[in-house]
Amino acid sequence: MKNIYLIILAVIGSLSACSEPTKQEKPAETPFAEWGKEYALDTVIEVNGRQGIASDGKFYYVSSSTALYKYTKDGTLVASNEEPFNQLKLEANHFGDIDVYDGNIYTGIETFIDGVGKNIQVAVYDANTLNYKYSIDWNEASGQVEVCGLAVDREHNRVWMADWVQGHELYCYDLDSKQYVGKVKLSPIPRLQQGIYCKNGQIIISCDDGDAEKNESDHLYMASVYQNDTLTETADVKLWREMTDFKRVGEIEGLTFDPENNNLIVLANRGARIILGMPKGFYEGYDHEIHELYVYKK
Ligand SMILES: [Ca+2]
Ligand SMILES: [Ca+2]
Repeated sequence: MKNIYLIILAVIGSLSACSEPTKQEKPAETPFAEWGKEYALDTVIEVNGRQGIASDGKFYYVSSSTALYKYTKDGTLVASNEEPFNQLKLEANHFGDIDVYDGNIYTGIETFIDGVGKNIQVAVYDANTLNYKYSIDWNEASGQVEVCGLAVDREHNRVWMADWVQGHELYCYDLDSKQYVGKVKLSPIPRLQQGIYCKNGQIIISCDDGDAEKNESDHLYMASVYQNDTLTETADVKLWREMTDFKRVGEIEGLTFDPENNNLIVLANRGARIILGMPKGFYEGYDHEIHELYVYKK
């Protein structure tokens, strides 16, 4: 009898041992603030690139239309790749906004001619060396015709792409299978999208929708792209932040959030007069375009 009692105790002990979690659950990421105005401007850092920004918490990664740069968080350039397209299988001439995750830089690449993107792809680069690694192919049947920026969806191991030309949908790909997952409609449609960042099933979208000729500010919008952990058909889009605190109205580009401290970082260009996407000289007091990271703390 005593032996049976000991056996029962041993079984209960092993069962409770089995129910112990075998590995540490990934802690949930700090969600976005409900409104972007909760983030206050802290510092401004001048950089070489005019398109995209990403951070792994240790460095800032910046894209120009045709190069990748890596900076310390106080703005010292530590690496660059000024020939990033020479190993791609498909011809390319344009980076949009970028992201970085788990040692890889994710970039949206295309050949952009006459207002339409060709050869759209997600090209992946090594975050240490900035060297090209591999690409994820575009699904042309998705309806996407341009890539202005992308964001890694860390919770679902996916990547989202935005489209500056049409802008009515965001497009999702799986990072393991490298296959197209689906798309989400945006309502209302944010005009002239540039960069996106994804966290906790929500996406913040930067839009160059303020006309510098009329002294108008650009905006950030928020969209929830999941419902019960599946892609929602239509995401409601809300105005999240008006960017009234740039040094001069101009061209908003990519954005990111620093995973170390949850700072919001926005890339913006000022000084160049750009009419319908074409450079037309400079505003008074400027002889070149200035590219800056605006770092906001909550
Ligand atoms: Ca852009
Ligand atoms: Ca603008």
